[in-house]
This record gives sequence, structure tokens and C-alpha cells, in this order.
Amino acid sequence: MEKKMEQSKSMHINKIAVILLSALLVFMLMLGWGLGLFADIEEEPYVNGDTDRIVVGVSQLGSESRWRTANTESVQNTFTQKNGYFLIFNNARQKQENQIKALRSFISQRVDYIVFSPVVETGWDTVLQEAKEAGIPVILMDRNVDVEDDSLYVTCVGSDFVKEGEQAGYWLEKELKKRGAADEDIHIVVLKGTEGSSSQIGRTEGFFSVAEDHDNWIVLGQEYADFTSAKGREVMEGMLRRYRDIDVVVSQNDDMTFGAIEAIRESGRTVGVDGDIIVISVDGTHDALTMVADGMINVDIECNPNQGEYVSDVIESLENGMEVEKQYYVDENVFTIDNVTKDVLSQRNY
Ligand code: GYE
Repeated sequence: MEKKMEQSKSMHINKIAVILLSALLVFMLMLGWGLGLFADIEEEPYVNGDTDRIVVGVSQLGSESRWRTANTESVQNTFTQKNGYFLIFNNARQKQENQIKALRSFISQRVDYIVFSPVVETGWDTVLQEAKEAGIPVILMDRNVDVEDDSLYVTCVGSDFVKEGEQAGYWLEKELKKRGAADEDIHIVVLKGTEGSSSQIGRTEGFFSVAEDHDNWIVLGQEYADFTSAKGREVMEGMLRRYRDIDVVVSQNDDMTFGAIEAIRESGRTVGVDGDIIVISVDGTHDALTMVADGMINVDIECNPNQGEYVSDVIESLENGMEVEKQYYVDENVFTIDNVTKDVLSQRNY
């Protein structure tokens, strides 16, 4: 009898514990919901073809710059459940082997589309062939690939990097004329982005195609600085030690520019419109445009990272059986102190 009472007492305690735990669980779920913690979590995992949404596998190359962060946000804000997509996103952290792994995993998951921003141009033939054989259309975003057979991808949505480089050159031409220095010796250093990436290759080609026409433009040095601020600073410090008379820095993205400007100022020299060294940058991020408005960066060639919607337009066309072009360029501008208005700055979300 006593045993029975003890048993029912402990069952009672167990019941209370279960009720309390369940209440706690419900409370925590509601709290999480309220805080929006679950807002981005898909309600059911994607299992090979088991969804009526369009499944897009996106392989992003890394998170080296402000531009890249904005590009990732553009993708994540576009390929949402609300817009009819199921997004599988992977960040390759600057490693081609990670991107190849991600692409293979998208193929084995039988996604509807592969979107990817290749860290470098070469070395993609095999994996893209695998995607083609699996019947999965590949859309390149931002950077391009260099492959034997261009039927391995459907289209590329990105920027005209050669044009960006040329624009940097044309601006310098005009500026030197304006200063009455068109025939003087001009000493230039170039900070280049990730070696082998199409943005680095195109911007270099574009700028040098203009520089070639000017015998008085003397390129003292050109080095890779990986599109990062830390590397831009380090490379610039070395160049300042090596070359005494630098007149112009051409930096292939804003993050390297920030690092370079720190190094220049620490060396006791000044930058920008009234400074010792002319600074030319690329990207047009909010922080850099603020420095253009303050006269610290002379010119910023815009590179538009908001490419998610362009890619989704391409997917929509493909879904409707329409033909798409092999290359789409996004709209871009050139910014100097004369056109970075308050409106431009307030609208810039990256
Ligand atoms: O300019 C830079 C980045 O490929 C256009 O990559 C892109 C470049 C961009 O990290 O900031």
C-alpha cells in the first residue's frame, strides 16, 4: 500500500515536471518567435525536389569587403520564401575548393538553379560540366569564368570591369589636364584585387589600356592586396617605403583604399582633392562616398552589388521559356566631389 502511494506520488511529480517543461518550451518558442529569431528559418528542410518553390543554390565567394556584404544581402533579400524561392546559401571563404564542393553539393541536391560568384576565373570546366550533365542551369553573378566551352553557363550578371578600369584612366587624364599637368611625369602605384579574379583582371586591363597612351604616366609598382583593407594597408606601407614620389594611387576597391589612406596619412602625407596623393577607388560604398564628399578620395568608380534582382529576372525569363543573353551589365556611375550629393549618400545602403 505504502509502495503504491509512493509510486503514484512519483508519477504525480513526473507529470508536474512534464507540464512545467512543456510550458517552458512553449514560452521559449513564443519568445523566439516574438524576437524574430525564426524569421529566416525554413519550415521544412529541402529534400531533393520536395518543394514547389524554385530551389536556388548560391555559392558566394567570401566576405572580404563591404561590397561583398551588400551583394550577399541582395541575394538573401531576393531569394526569399515570399518571392517563391528556396535558397541554399554557402560562403566559400575565398577558397575555390570550397566553391567546387558547394557546387557539387547543389548538384547532388538537385537544385533548380546554381548561382555563383567565382573567386577566380579559371579551373571550373569539370564541375560546370557536371552541372550541365545534371541539367542544372548555372548563372554567374558578379565575376566571370574563363572556360573552353561557354555553354557550361547560361549567363553572367555583373559589371563591366574593363570599363571600370578605363573610367579610372579617363578620369585621371581629365584631372591632369585640368591641373595643367598633362605633360608632367606622373608616378602611379596600383593596388590590385584578388589575383586571377575577373574584377582584378578587367580593372587592370582597362586602366592600363588608357595608361599606355601616356608616356609620362610612370607606374612605379602594382601589387595584389586581395580586396581587403588590412592587405591594402600593408601593401601601401611597403610601397611608401620603396617609392618616394607617389602622385597617384589606383586602388581596385574601397576596402583596400581605406587601408591605403591610413598608411599614407601615417607616413605624414596627405590625400585627395587638396592633398599630396590623388586617390582613385572602385565600388562606391557609403563610407567611401562620404570620403569623396570630404575630398579625401578624388574619384570612386561605382560597382553595383545589388545583383540579386537581376539574377531573379533572369530566372523568371528561363522559367517562362524565354531566351536570355550571355552577359548582363548592371547600371553604374562615376562619383567625384561634384556629384556625391546628400541624396546619393542617404540612399546608399551599402
Ligand atoms: O569590387 C570588391 C570585391 O568582384 C566586383 O570584389 C567584385 C569585387 C568588388 O570584394 O570590393
